[in-house]
Amino acid sequence: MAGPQRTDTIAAVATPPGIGGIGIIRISGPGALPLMQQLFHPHGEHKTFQSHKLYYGTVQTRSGRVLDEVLAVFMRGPATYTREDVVELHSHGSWLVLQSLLAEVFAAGARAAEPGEFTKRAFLGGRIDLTKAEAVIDLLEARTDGGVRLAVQQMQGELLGRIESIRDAMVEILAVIEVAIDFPDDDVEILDSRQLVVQLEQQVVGPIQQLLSLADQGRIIREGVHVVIAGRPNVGKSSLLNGLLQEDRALVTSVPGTTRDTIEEMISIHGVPVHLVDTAGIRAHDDLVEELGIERARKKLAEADLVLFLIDASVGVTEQDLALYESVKGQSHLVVFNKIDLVDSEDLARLAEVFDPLVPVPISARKRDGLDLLQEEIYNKVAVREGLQEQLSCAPNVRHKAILNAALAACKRLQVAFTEQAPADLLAVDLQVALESLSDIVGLTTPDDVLDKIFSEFCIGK
Ligand SMILES: Nc1nc2c(ncn2[C@@H]2O[C@H](COP(=O)(O)OP(=O)(O)OP(=O)(O)O)[C@@H](O)[C@H]2O)c(=O)[nH]1
Ligand SMILES: [Mg+2]
Repeated sequence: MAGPQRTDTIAAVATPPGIGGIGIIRISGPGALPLMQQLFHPHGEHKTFQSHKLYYGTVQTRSGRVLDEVLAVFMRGPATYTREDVVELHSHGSWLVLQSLLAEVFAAGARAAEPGEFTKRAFLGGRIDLTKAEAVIDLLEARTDGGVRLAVQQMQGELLGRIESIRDAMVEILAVIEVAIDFPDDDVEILDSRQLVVQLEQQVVGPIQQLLSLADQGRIIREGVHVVIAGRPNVGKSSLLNGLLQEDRALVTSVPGTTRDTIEEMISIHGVPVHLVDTAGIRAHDDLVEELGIERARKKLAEADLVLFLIDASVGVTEQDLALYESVKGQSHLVVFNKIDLVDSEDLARLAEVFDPLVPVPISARKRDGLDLLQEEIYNKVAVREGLQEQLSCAPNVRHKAILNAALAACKRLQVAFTEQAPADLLAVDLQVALESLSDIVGLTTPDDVLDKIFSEFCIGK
């Protein structure tokens, strides 16, 4: 998509705050080269700067004070990230130095870049589509190897390619329908609707459904799952958190009601990021702080992808346990028997009958016994439900998912219309709706406010 002509020049620090070997200031726009000529004093006799070549020198203030020794590069558009002329100044990685350099760049006429503005220019300049731009954010934010892999594949056009082939199929079907609209009285049966229904199913509906099925897996690989440890006070929730983390993160005491706030930490089970949440023990109480903690616990519980419902096996299954279980059992959950070091196996088997046919997972959080098995059970629960595949090549995000759902709904209407032999112009309407939604995914018709929202999620300098 060709954007409006941009005339201003933007600049920002592109490296993260803090101390580093190198810090980079990135400048993009028609003023980039004049700015470099004004601020950068090359070592030696360089009068002009070749594109994509590093030069050594200094940046100086107008009064001639040297701010830092730098490497500077001018890159002529469109062979750049933004497709505009770009200059980068590589200075020492001191935040103060970078700020003073940036102040000079601004004084010379550039303005501060907004978050994601460089990438937005790459998109508006037509170098990347919206799915690739989004992949850049995903890559910057990825916290797992799987997340990085997905982001790189999307950046290379995996999702774009799939969307485009679905769109191509739609355009083909639309063309046939439009011929039927233009020649309604033609003797030849132009609209072979059975053939079109098959084509729609195989080349449009099927691939959309497949993409949708990948979306949930992608969310888990990118963001991980929320696993909440819940149960009465003192059953050993915090001990379990510590056991799984292999460190003494949460306070553990024999006093019921020790944990007041929720505590969240991340572990990885077979590469799946798991946000473990320890909660306040839920019980009747008359303490305000505890009350607030329990409220939080209930909220976390409601949001959980999986609940570990913990029971103190040395005490047995109490009325309180059962009451609490009522509010958990509708969700994806595992019943976990803790403190099995205090119970003999016959008693344990008897206790387990309460939950038949469910099989509780026996552990001792304090002795760190049974935790490997518990992790396997957690993984199975999450992976099986989400059909997690090791080699996921592409995964639509929440925005794509909403659009795909809308497109799918339009296609379903179209399928019904076909079987009811609706007039061709009606068929065309649904197909056009579906086609336009898909164009939103790649950014062909995406409204400005949606674009703004997407790019505002970037950090400044990207
Ligand atoms: N014998 C034995 N004791 C345990 C085990 N797990 C926890 N405990 C003990 O049970 C008591 C309570 O443990 P916590 O981990 O604080 O229990 P909690 O569920 O977080 O309690 P609240 O935060 O008060 O809701 C402590 O004294 C722990 O040492 C276990 O596997 N075996
Ligand atoms: Mg606790």
